[in-house]
Amino acid sequence: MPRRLVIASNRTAAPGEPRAGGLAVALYDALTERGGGVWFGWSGEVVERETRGVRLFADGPIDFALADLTQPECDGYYLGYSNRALWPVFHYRTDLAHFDEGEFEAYEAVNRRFGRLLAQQTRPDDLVWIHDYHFLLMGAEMRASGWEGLMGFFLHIPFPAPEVFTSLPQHQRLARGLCAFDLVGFQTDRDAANFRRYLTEQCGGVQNADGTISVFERVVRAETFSIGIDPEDMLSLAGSQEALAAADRLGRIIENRALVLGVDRMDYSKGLPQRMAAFGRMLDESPELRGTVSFLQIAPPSRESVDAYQALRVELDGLAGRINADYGDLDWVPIRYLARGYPREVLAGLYRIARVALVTPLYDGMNLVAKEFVAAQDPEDPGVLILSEFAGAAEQMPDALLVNPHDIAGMADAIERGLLMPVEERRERWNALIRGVRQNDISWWRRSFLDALEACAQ
Ligand code: ADQ
Repeated sequence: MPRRLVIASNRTAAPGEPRAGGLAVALYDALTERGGGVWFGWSGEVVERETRGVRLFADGPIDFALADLTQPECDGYYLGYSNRALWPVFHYRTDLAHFDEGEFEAYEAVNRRFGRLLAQQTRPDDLVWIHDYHFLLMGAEMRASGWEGLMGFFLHIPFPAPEVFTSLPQHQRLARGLCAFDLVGFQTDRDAANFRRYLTEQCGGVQNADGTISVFERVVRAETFSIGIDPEDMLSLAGSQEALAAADRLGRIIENRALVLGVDRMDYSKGLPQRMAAFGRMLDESPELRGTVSFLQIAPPSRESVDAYQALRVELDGLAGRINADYGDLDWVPIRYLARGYPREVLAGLYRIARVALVTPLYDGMNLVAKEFVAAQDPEDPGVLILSEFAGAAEQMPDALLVNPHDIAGMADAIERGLLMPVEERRERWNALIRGVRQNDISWWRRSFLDALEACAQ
């Protein structure tokens, strides 16, 4: 009998929740392909008074266990420490980080309460797999409540260089928390190396011959498991009625102009202002391309109550407006910028007709849009992927046009090159890219992580 899988993530794909993000889709598939299991997380509800216990219900083979947050918990743990301290620091934006002790205390308290709730749902031979930066301390809290079984953690965002990680006043407490896990998984070799370097240089950790690290009286394994997608699914979405209808709708508006596409959550880590500036610069430098190309940026706002996100929205509105005013014409709008999300089928349809995809985050754990775009292409007439060298995906996708997202001139050149690239070169690059996307797909990610976790028992 395989062990039962128990997953914890801040948000889940419980019925009624949109399963739009990459994480939710990946974890849903992991649970269903294993024949079911438990999925623990925040219900998304904010309640007046703390509710005891979790809400349990089954959806097909998945048993959901959902806990509510109170308003102070949501403010301190989620909007506060997770998104105003951990997210910016882990994305190298210490300038945007707020270090508030009260918010850390709320973070710790929610990790403790959730850790205890999860421990109550587990059996000794379960495989527990906890996800992402919201729950760095949850493993330690589960151990403190007496749970001794196998437990792994996967970080979906980058793990910064030790010199940056240590700017968090609670860095050692967080690292100790991570070392309560048997296995800690990262998106890239660079992330895993940063974590190992932090443990050996700052915490007296000793690297063992088998690759594990002995530290804080424990032995922890830190390895790379780059997340992937289901390329067959993306391809079939790209051929769906909804996809074709979306492509047709957009096609009628942009007519026979080449489509340059960006799809991101509206987040300062995604490099959206730099990307728009690069498009503007390309129009500036290549007057012959004016009127022949249309840039569509889809960016639904997220975390709107965090200041830095409000400022970004204002900046993007201004930039898009300025470029359209400077370069647009009676019958041509250079940038179409839509601050809303779309169903996956619609995105797939747009990926398929795009000549160039701009995936240019300043920093990103992996970036699944890069892989989705490649999977949705027509092999005979594939589009060009322009990818930031600071996205985790760049480690696996060297055949994209790699760019430095801070280098506006370099990105402008890459956009022009992508637009003018002959079909032979586009096919050659795409063939190399799709091979990697198929090889390291979502099943590979799940299997390799869970196999490595089970091996920790031996
Ligand atoms: P995100 O920062 O959310 O994820 P990403 O990897 O690009 O970034 O995943 C986003 C997912 O949401 C994709 O599946 C995409 O199709 C979807 N999406 C994006 N924009 C959308 C839009 N406008 N409308 C609808 N859907 C949209 C975090 C890390 C990443 C890491 C993933 C998974 O920040 O680096 O790749 O987790 O580990």
